[in-house]
Amino acid sequence: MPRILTIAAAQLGPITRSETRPQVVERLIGLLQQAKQHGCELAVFPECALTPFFPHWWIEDQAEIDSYCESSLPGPETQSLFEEAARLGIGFCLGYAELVQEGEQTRRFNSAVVVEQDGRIVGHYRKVHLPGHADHRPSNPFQNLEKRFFEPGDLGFPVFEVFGAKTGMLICNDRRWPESYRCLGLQGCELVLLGYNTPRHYPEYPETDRLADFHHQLSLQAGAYQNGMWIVAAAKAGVEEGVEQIGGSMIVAPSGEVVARATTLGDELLIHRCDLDLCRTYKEGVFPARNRRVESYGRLTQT
Ligand code: CDT
Repeated sequence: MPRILTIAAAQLGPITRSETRPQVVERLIGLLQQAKQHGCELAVFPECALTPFFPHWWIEDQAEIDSYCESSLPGPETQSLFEEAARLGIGFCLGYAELVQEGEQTRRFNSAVVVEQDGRIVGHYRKVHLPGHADHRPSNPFQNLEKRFFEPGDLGFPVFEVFGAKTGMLICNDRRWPESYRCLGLQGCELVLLGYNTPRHYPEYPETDRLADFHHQLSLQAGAYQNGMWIVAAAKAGVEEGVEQIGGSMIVAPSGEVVARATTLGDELLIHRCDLDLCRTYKEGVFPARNRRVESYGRLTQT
């Protein structure tokens, strides 16, 4: 019996600053309903899927920053998403800004959860690689303040047995680092769920702008092939509050082939029947554990 999982990458178009959480949740529910109608068992939403990508703006008022974060999940404004998913019997992966109170200390992470078909949260990840800067750069056309607003994730790269697959999560900039995929792949991960917000313009290194789509796709294809994993990548796309984001949501097979790709910069589902057993060809055949030479890899953790 092949192990087939039908998955949707649920790309989102821009979210405006004036859009309320309930309005955004309605959009997500609409995509979940469509995904279910198309036979999907799982839908993957982007990074920080409940709000516009607020690290693009310099914000001094901490209360305003915190208004973009979730202090509980599900919370009063997201409960309906979890209930509708359970009613439909569809799982989902959701990126969100996480606010945790630990005694006197308030901590904030760029996080994602994976939710089973009965609405239970069964996996939690906090973004490890935070790009950008912590200082205000008024001469840039937009900011990239993840280093100011979030702490680096402290949960490592966990893999969860969910939907019958060994499943991990990555968030945006993580996808550019081979170590992220490797930490998942070495745990036998078969399926990576990934959300992102990627601007086309990199203010500090504009020479990369023309390559933004290429570098995105290159990273996903290499990560999938070299680790024998499926990758389902969902973008927040289009021009959001003046920032052009690349979109380009896609599903990549363990062969490294792109098997589904977004054709718009708006809310859009791309769907594929993912055969989890395809991972074996690459994990066992092309990159067998016996051929690894760990005695030569020491530098990877020493520097
Ligand atoms: N959200 C996120 O991680 N975006 C980054 C932008 C990098 S530009 C400093 C990305 O890797 O796509």
